[in-house]
Order: sequence, then structure tokens, then C-alpha cells
Amino acid sequence: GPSPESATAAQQWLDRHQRSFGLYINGCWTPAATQFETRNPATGDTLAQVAQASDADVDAAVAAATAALGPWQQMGGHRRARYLYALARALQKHSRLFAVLECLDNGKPIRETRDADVPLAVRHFYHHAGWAQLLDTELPQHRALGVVGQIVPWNFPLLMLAWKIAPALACGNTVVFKPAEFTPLSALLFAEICTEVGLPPGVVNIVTGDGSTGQAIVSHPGIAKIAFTGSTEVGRLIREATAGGGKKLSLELGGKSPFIVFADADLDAAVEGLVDSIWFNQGQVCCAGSRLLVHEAVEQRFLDKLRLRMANIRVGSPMDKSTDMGALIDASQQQRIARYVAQAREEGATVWQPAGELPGAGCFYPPTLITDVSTSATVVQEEIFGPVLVAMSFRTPAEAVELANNTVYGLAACVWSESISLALDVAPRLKAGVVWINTANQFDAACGFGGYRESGYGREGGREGLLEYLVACSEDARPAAPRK
Ligand code: TXE
Repeated sequence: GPSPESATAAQQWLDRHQRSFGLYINGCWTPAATQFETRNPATGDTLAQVAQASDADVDAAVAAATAALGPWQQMGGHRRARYLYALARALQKHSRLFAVLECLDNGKPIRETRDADVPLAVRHFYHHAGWAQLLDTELPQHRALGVVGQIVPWNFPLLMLAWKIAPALACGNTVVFKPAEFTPLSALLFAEICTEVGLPPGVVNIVTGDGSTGQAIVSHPGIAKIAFTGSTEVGRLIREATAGGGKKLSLELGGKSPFIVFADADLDAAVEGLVDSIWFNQGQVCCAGSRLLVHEAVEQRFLDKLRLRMANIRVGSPMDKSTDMGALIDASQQQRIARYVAQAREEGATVWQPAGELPGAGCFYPPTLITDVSTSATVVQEEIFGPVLVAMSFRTPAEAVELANNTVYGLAACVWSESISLALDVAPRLKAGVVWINTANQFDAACGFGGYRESGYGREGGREGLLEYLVACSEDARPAAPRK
């Protein structure tokens, strides 16, 4: 048979569904009146037709989730844990299929989906299975919120699904989940594994569609909480739409994270960290280290090393295991990035890109370094969400902190120095939800991730993330004891 890691398994899976998907509501596939297509951004090929959920479809999903709520809560954390462990194992069992599907639908390199997206998603389910088991004894004064609406973007489709669904289920909530319109496939495969492990129908409902489906979820009166990851702009709309409605809200939005390199840093390690920080996932990462702040004494040496390293980043077919950077999500995103870079050039900035051909077809963009910019330049202030790094220099730690905080965002930051006292002095002065020292992009299911200011609020992961899906209650308001 075909090697499971080859694209064949994914093509067979798509063919088995006749490349046409309905909505996953109450454990069943439900056809929708309209569909849209999802494409491979590296080739332009259409992968499948996917359902566009209407308001009535969202109603049906909320009704299914509401009906499933009582038994799901009453079975207690211990029994829910068994389902979460089963989901984790099933994800692991199908990890190659998930990795290929994610690669095809998103355009990100297979090496990343195989080594990062899928294992991190699996880990998230295992971690929350553990939490489910401990919940009744560790957090006895808390109960589930009810039906939660969850909306995610296209940059980490499966991982964001895990970040949303695993804690919600562990706490005894039921879910109406919407993947991004560009990347619905891994969520649809996940729906299938919900059936495979015998998850009670209605506990997880997957509704595909665009922003209008998202709006239907956000405004639905039967939903107790909205968990959203995506653009700051849509986050603002959701905040307005839910104001006064009593819905609990968590928002994980944009960023313009600083990457600070002090003069005493291990420059080679910092270059590697920076490559991971800004060029991982083609720069389409909310916490991407998109602003390099480097001490002036090492600026030229660091930028020379960086340019050499950039020239070795292989941009190519996402399915090729030696590819470092794959395709961007969509042509509109490619044009948007090109506009930002053109504007910087017009304003007098220096733009550097390594020589070399990009793959002909598909939405590719080279790793890009912008220098000679003012702190108020658009490319310094706005989230580009692509493989574009802007570099500036500083003289003192105080100036580094000031530059780092000169943004409306506050998601993440990196500090590189061989002096731990310097790093620990600077870290708490950075307005960021997460600060990494001499490393980047460390995501652990046990650790809360999230931002503040225009990067949103609420945390995902760890105990803090769990509390986002619970409400504190008095003894007598607690649900009945678990049924054995
Ligand atoms: O995000 P959207 P898009 C930023 C990044 C990117 C830009 C646009 O700068 O270039 O946003 O990306 C759903 N009510 N980030 O358009 O629109 C939508 O269907 C409810 C940063 O993809 O925010 C999708 O499922 N839902 C970010 C999800 O919201 C709505 C990651 C995200 O889409 C809706 C992604 C509405 N009115 C983009 N409109 C990060 N920081 O991680 C859309 N949606």
C-alpha cells in the first residue's frame, strides 16, 4: 500500500469523502445548502468542497451541544478523561494523515506539521485528559460554563483546535467549533476521530464557513462563552457584538513581538532563534519575532550573520521534507505583504531578500529583512503576518525596553543575553504576555499563553487556560455527584 506519509493517504481520505463535506452536527454529517472550495495554496489545486454553515445550521449545532451538555457534565471529570485520552491516542494514530492534510490545506512545510503542529496538538489532549481526571478534586468549587463557541484562524488549524477543544471538554463544556475558511480539513478529520472514539454525539460540533458563520456563533443566545483567535480587527467586532450580552470572552489576537539581542548574546544561537521566531510558518505566527532590536555594537556583525543564514532558507514545495518555508495561505495575503514591503521601500527603507528563484506557481514569498526604518514606520507598527523582519538598533537596556514596548500589542517577546541578571531585569519590564529568554516559540500545554493590550485577553494552556472554561460556584450550585 501507499506510504502513510505520502500524499496518497490524504488523497484517498479526500476521495473517500468524494471531496465534498457537510457539517458535523450531533455526531452526524449534515449537508449544507451551499459549499465553498478549499485549495492548496502551494499549487492552486482545489482540495475539496466544504459546507458553508447558515444561521439555521449554527442553531442546530447549538441545539445538539445543549442537549449533550447535561450527561457530559454529570459523568464527571474522571470519565471525561477517558474520552480525552482516546482522542489523544487517535490523533497520534492518524498523525501522518493529519500532518499531510494540514500541509496541503495550509501550505506550511510537512516537516513543521509532522514535528510541531501534530505532536503539540496530541500533547495538548493528553495534558487536558490529566486535568479532567483531577478536576473534581483540584477545582471542586467550579463548574462548566455550558455551550462554548470557538473560532480559529488558518495559521495553526489543528493546534488551535486542540488549544480550544481540549480544555473545554475537560471542564465539561460542549463545543460548537468553527475552523477558518482557508483550512477546514484537519477539523473535519478530527470530527471523524470524535466518532471513531465514540465521543457522545453533540459534545463536539464542527461547523465550517466564513465570517458570517462566525457571526452567527458570536451572536447566538445559547452560547455561554466565545473563544476566538484571529485578527485584532475581528476581535474588536466580537467584543462589540458581545458587549452587554453576558458571554464570557477570550481573545488571542495580533502581535508585533520584539526580539532583543544584547551585545553579549551568543550571536549564532540568536540567529537560529530569530530564524525560528520570524520565518517559522512563513511568519504567519501571532507571536512571531517580527521586530529585531539589536545592540548597536553588534548590529553589523549580527545582520551579516543573519543575511548569510537567510540565504540558506529553502523556500519550496511544502510536501518536500527539506523545505524550510512553504507557501503563504492565499494570494491576497501575498499581495498584502508585497504592499507593506513596497511601502517601506518608498519611504526610504532598505529591503534585503536572498537571491534565488521562488517556485513558479503558488503563493510564495521570500524571507525579507528591512533596515533603515523609523520607529513610526508602518512596517514597524503594523502586524504584517508574513516572512518580513524589521531591524532597529539600541544603545542601552532602557532604550531596548522603550522600543520593545512602543507598540499597541503585547503578546510575546524574546531576550538574548549571556547575562542572566540582565535578561531577568529586562523581561518583567516588557509589556508582553510571554517572554522567552535565549529561546523562542516554546509552547507547552502546561503554560498559559496569551497577551494583553491589543493582543487580547485570556490565557490558553495550563491552569489559567482551564479557568477560562469554568465558573466558580457555591457548594449548593454544584452539579450532582458523578453517576457511576
Ligand atoms: O483573520 P480573521 P484572517 C491577522 C493577520 C492576517 C489578518 C487577516 O494580520 O493577515 O489577521 O486574517 C472568523 N465574526 N491574523 O482574515 O478574519 C474567520 O472566518 C466572527 C492574526 O484570516 O480574524 C476565521 O475563522 N468570526 C492572527 C477567524 O475569524 C469571524 C491569526 C479568523 O479570521 C468574523 C489570523 C466575524 N465578524 C490572522 N470574521 C493571529 N494573531 O494569530 C471572520 N471571522
